[in-house]
Amino acid sequence: MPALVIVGTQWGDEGKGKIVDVIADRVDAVVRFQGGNNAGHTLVVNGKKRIFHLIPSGILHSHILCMIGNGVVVDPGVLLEEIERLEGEGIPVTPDRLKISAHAHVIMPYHKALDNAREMRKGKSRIGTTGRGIGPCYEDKAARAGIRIHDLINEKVFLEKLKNNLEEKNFLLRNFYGVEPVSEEDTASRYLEYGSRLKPYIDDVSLYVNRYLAQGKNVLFEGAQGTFLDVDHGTYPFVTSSNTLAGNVCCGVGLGPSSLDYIVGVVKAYTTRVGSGPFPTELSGDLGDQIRERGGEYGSTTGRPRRCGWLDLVMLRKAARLNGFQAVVLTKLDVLTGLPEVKIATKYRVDGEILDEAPCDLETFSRCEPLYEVLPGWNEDISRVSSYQDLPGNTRRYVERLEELIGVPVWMISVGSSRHETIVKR
Ligand code: 2SA
Ligand code: GDP
Ligand code: MG
Repeated sequence: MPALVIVGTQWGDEGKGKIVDVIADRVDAVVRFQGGNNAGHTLVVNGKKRIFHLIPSGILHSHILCMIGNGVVVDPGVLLEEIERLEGEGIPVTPDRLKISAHAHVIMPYHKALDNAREMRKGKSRIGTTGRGIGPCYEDKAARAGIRIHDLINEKVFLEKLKNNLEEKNFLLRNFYGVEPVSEEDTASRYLEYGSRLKPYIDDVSLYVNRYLAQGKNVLFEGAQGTFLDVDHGTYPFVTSSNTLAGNVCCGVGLGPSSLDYIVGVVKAYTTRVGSGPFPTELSGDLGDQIRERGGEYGSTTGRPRRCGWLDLVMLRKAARLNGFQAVVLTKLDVLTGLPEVKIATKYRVDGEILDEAPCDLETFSRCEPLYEVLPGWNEDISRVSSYQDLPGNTRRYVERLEELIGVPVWMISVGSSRHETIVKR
């Protein structure tokens, strides 16, 4: 499997970071292709927890080349902090271990200011963004007004682009949103300094990825957020501003579609969502709270409590179709231990009709009532189980029913946050 893609199947936080780390010893490169530091990918290795926002989750393995593709939006201050923190822990992040695409867009201070000002103004109808400036940065990319990483090392070009952008953004910030404008002088000096520090890392990522694949090396593409946060196919407008689907690997890195070999979706054994937007299987009472506490369901970037609910097979079937999964990895199965019964939504009911597929219209979707299949739970501690056959019968029944309903085989099962708490099913 030279080109392997790992993406989230739900609304993010499925445990992608852990799974990338588990597979990392078999790959030569790990590449991010979309999103930015809105992502929080958690790795627990030798009892130490680390959260990565921009650096690909393969960095702890010394043989791996990590790359940030052109489809990513980069906050250079956050990236430099992440590099420094790792180096401080004795993990080298030298330019031969990390490459940043020259064409990745830069998150500027006015992107963050606009993101937060808009959310404030929207009040109750806010998206619930991470406030990291992701949306406004992708907007500028589409508007052809963006500043790209290589602009940071070309002072003349950078200063001109900054000036042009600030004319418009500061007008908006000051006159429309009534908030503090962004200082041109301060931003110019800070970002040119970032540029000089990042210069050794800036390269042509597409060239490296294509060369690696031509040499028969294994490259893992690490998705951020999840399928239903995709700007086209997710629960728009309650989505992020990038395409999170496997298909976007090609554009987000610079690779032809025929190069992708194996597409894997990470499925959390229940569903979570952070931020606003419809969530048919959401549990609002004690059970939702219980799952949140047991699963440690708090945002890895913002610390916000995540909304929790049952597994939704209507959405997972759609995720399989949108991404073309060849396998799925099931995570956090241990969190369901001790529940007398576990539920899986298999259909929706809305306006007196039974639906097998989610309606296209968000307003109708937000009124869908899930119809559940109920399976018996299990009480046995499964976090120490290392072989599939040793899982309790009811746990296997849950896994196999999920496989049947989604129509895709389960490759691995995660029963804890550490590397070794992983069962290979096939
Ligand atoms: P944004 O900031 O513009 O991308 O926000 C738009 C929506 O996308 C959601 N989003 C996420 N959902 C789950 N996890 C994410 N990463 C962090 C984590 C989130 C956190 O790992 O926990 O810490 O809060 C992530 N990033 C973006 C976001 O909640 C909005 O619904
Ligand atoms: P990502 O964004 O998809 O990488 O997921 P996050 O890191 O935001 O959230 C997943 C959380 O669940 C992290 O705290 C992980 O350490 C943790 N985790 C991952 N897999 C498992 C698992 O199988 N069981 C338990 N209990 N925790 C897990
Ligand atoms: Mg996360």
